[in-house]
This record gives sequence, C-alpha cells and structure tokens, in this order.
Amino acid sequence: MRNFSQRFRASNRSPSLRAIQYCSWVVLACGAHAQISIQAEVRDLPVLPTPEIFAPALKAALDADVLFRGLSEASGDAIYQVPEGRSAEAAIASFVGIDYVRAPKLAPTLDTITSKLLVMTSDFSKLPTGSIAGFPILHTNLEGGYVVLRTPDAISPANLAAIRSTPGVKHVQPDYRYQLHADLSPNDLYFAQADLWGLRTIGATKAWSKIHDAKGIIIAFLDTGVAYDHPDLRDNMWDGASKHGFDFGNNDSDPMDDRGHGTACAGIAAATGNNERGVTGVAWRTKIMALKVYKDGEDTASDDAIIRAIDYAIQHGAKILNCSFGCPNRSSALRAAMHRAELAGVLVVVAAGNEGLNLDNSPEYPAAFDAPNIIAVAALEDAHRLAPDSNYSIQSVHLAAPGTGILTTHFASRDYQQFSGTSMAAPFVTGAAALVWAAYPNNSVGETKGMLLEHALPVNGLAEKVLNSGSLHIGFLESAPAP
Ligand SMILES: [Ca+2]
Ligand SMILES: [Ca+2]
Repeated sequence: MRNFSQRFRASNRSPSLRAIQYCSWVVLACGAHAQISIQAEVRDLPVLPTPEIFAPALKAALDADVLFRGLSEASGDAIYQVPEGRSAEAAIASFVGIDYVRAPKLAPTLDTITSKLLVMTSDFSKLPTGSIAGFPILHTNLEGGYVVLRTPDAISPANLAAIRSTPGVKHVQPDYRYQLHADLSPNDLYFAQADLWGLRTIGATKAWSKIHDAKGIIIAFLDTGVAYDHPDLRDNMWDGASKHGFDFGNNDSDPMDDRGHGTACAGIAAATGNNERGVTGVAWRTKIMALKVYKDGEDTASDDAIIRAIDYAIQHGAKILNCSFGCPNRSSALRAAMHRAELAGVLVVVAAGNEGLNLDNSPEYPAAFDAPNIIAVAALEDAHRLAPDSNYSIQSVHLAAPGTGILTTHFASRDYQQFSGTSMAAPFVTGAAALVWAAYPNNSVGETKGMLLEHALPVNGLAEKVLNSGSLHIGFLESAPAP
C-alpha cells in the first residue's frame, strides 16, 4: 500500500537535514486571503514542528530567491525549488527557524505536479468565459461551484495571484488526488474453504429473519467500476442507464471495472442473495450504481471526478455512497459536495484507510470531514480485534466492520475471491444502511446513521480506536416493522 507522503519522502544526504524526512509548504486560498501553511514529517526530533513554528520561515522563503515550481498532484502541496547554482544549505540558512528539505536533487518531477486547478465561485456570471488569467477553462461544474483550469506544470506566484484576484473567484485549490485504499492481492482461498464470518459477525442472519431486501435503495459505488455482468451482481444492477452508471475517470458511459476493487465492494454490500450461487450481500436485493472515478489502470482519483460522481449520484436518486479513497488534504470543493449530499439525504460511507494510522494525528479526507452524513469505517481482523493496518480514530472513525479475508465477487473470473482492508469493511456498513432504510423508509440520513452507531456492539479490542468502541451489528433489525 502506497502512502502519499512516501512519494515525497526525502533521501536527503545533507547531515544537517537528516532529521527531516519530508517537508513542503501548503498553500490554500481562503476567500480573498491566501493562507499559507507548512506540512512536515520529522524523524528523531522531540517536538513536531507546527505551522506556527514555520510561519516566519515562510515569509523569509517567499522573500528569498526560491522558485515556486507548482502544486503537487498527489498531495496538493505547493512545491518550491532551490535554484541551480545555489546550495540547499545556503537557501535554508536564509529561512528563519527552518531546515528546508527539498534539495535540488529532489526537485519534483512532472508527475508530481498538477496541471489542473479548481477555481471555486459563488457567482459564475462574474467569472470570465473561456479562460482565467490566460489559463483555459476545461469545463464548468455548476453543481460543484467551480471551473477546472488547465495550467502548466509550474505556475508562478504571479499567475496564481492573478487567478485569485479575478472577479468572481472565491477560492483556488489543486484538483487533489485521492488514493484508492486498495490491497488488490487476493489471498487465494477458494470458496469451499472460506466462510462468511463477516456476515455472522454483524448479526446479518438475525436481521434477515425480518428483512433481507432493499429493492428500492440505490447504492452508488465510487470506485474502480463494477463488473455489472457478474452472475451474482447483474440482477442487482441499477438500470437507470444502459451501463448501470457512468465512468467519470475516463469520461465515458461504460463503468466496467478494470481492477476489481469496486466489484469486490459491491458484492459485500449487494451481491444477490438466496440465488443458489456464490455469496450474498448484506442486502440480498438492491440497486448497484457503478460510478467509476479512476482512470483505467490508475489508483488515484481526482477531486473533479469524485465530485461529478457525487452530484450524478444525488441527481439519480442514490441513497448511499460507498467510498474507499483518501487524501491528506482537506478539499473545500469535496466538502461542499458532501454537504449537497447531506441536503439530499444521502449517506456517505467511507473506508478509514489501511496505513495503521491514528487519523486524529494524520487526518485523511473524506473520512475526517466533520459531516453529519458521513460514516467512517475501520476494519476488523476478527470479531474482537482491529486489523493491524486499519486506520483508526476516536474522533472521526465511527465504527469497525469485518475487513479481513472477506469472500466476495471477483471481476476477472466473474467468480469469487477473498479480499482484505477497510475497503471491504465499509460496504458491510453500506449494505446495513440499505437494510435500515428498507425497514425504516422515512428515516432521515441522521436517523439511519444514528441507528447504525447506536446498535454497534461494544468490543474490548476497539477501546480508544473508534468512536463508541463498537463494531457494526444489525441484529436489531429483527424487531423492525414488517416490510
Ligand atoms: Ca470506461
Ligand atoms: Ca448469491
């Protein structure tokens, strides 16, 4: 599993810089004011540097002869480069109170720099048409409240300032990249040897005694696509479009899975149940909307693709969005899309991620958004323990669900395989939410989320790891009203 910061982690050979593994500046615009902060990861230092510590350094850096190279595609960080002919140490010495890590040999390559900016506005009519500050507008997202600008791989501070000061511009941000929380290596256990421990752990058989179908509930999977012709999925595909969804990664109408992740997630929540075949989802009958947000072969998705998928889901009646991606940067554009989902009564289930991190210290979005319609999910290794590589947080991860050795639908063979990770845990909650809504159709999004959290089973191994120390349990549905 790749980690964002590893892409930038320095192998810095300067002894004076050895302590700092990674450091870069983050530039965000808030309203009319540019707010500048710094991110750093430091090894072997007793105290982590904070943005406050770096603030004087930044002022000095901006005054110093250091080049602004552009915005990192992966993290959205602004990247500065020490010019040739000037030693990194000398440049660092001119910054007050900071060791600057990015020596010339670590200059960003093209693939780390974004060539797109999201320019948010509260009034499209005030924005110029065609281009902003000379940069062409690629497209306009009315629901999203932004236009996408094509910029060169390196954008100068003057050009950035020109964009920001253009009439109608409220906020400028990179088109952030979201890392798929995938561990796509299946562990090759065949169906006959597998058991569906996850479904038992969440009390599914109890719930099913009263309710097992959620026929009217549309679940959107924002993922690598879905193998909509899989024999255990095809009867549950949403039929609102010819190909059961849309491909926002490649901008085509066919969201066929090219990697298997989305197909695995869909099977856990919504594989057809009681059809004498394969596995069953938490909900036996429901509607799977396939929203591919990754370009074929890629495992990062852009803000823009994700936001367009969210608005598509809202417009086409989805009740639940299942998301398995994360990014350490807080995107205002994505936060606004989550709010539109909330207003539409849409629940967003998010995998907490697989780096073994405490998200209280290393927030990752969308999991860490403080949004009333988001449920973030950690992964269980067994009924009593968190999986070692599951992220956790007592503030922003709501509950845990089975996420190790989960047998589900496989895209390539149109057969079945086991997968692990928080991506597998999230769709248990997604399927559970579909059943809750089928049983209580008048629930608000807050009521459905509340029922899932309230009935989570307290587990000792989850103390201090997730809110309420609980794991998903839907046994309470056995006393739901008759469908
Ligand atoms: Ca496609
Ligand atoms: Ca089945």
